[in-house]
Amino acid sequence: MAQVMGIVNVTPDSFSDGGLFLDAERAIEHGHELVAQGAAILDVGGESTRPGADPVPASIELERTEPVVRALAAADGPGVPVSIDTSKAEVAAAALDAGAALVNDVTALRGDPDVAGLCAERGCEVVLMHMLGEPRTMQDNPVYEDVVGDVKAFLAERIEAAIAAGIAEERISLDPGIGFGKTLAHNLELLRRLEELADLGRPLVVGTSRKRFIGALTGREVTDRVGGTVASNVLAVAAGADVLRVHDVQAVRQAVDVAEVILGRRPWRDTLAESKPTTTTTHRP
Ligand code: HH2
Repeated sequence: MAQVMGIVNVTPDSFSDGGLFLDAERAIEHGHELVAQGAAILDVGGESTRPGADPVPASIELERTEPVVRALAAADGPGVPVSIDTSKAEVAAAALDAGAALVNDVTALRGDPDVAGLCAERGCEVVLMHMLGEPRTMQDNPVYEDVVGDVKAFLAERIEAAIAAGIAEERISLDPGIGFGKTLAHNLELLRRLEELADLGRPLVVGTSRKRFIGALTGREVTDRVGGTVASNVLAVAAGADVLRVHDVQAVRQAVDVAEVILGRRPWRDTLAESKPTTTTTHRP
């Protein structure tokens, strides 16, 4: 069964929810809501990686994320694993100390040389994501020979690098990095041929939520892209995605529940029949 990773952005400038949950209390409350909606993992981030975004100093990123991770990973928290969306060792270390179980690094351990060793030492889960270039410039004419082949080769190389740094292979998940140094055609090709990445033998994380390619296809503003987000996530699940990183947890969870039954990936349960009263009625033919 695919899992939904709910996004908790503690940033003033994230592309779809920037500023909404900058206050720690609101971010924590939002995390609880996402779990109630069906999130099985919460991904807490304190730096926007949207195209053109400026980097944030580690001290600020840490200040934003650490209290939120601590509250969401606490014994009286919503009870799901917490992920820290960062490329900085200092931020990742504070989050791991605060109870995070996973480091989601959009640079696939290339941004800060200390992240790999930290993850190896702590034995945490790691998401290695593909990105061409860096957020400030990644959308300036990205070029690939074959986007799926190139992303696959990159991820294979990053698995090797992670293992060489001491990270256990079974702790690694992979992500094609939808929107990170990719044109509309590149994003569509990756989603269409996602199955090819399953050959790498590790769980696949996919992040299409409200992204620009959905806006390009639909003409819809960022907060009005739920339909496109649902469609792309259902198709990603059909193609083998294991973790879906989304803002709209309830809609995606419901869509994926139905899609997985249709795909024969999970048993069918007649919820309506089960909710009917159990008292017997006389049957008159
Ligand atoms: N996308 C974003 C951030 N982190 N991590 C993974 N593994 N995969 C993704 O596709 C991914 C990611 C960008 O989305 P968002 O967090 O909503 O926006 P922003 O970076 O502006 O905060």
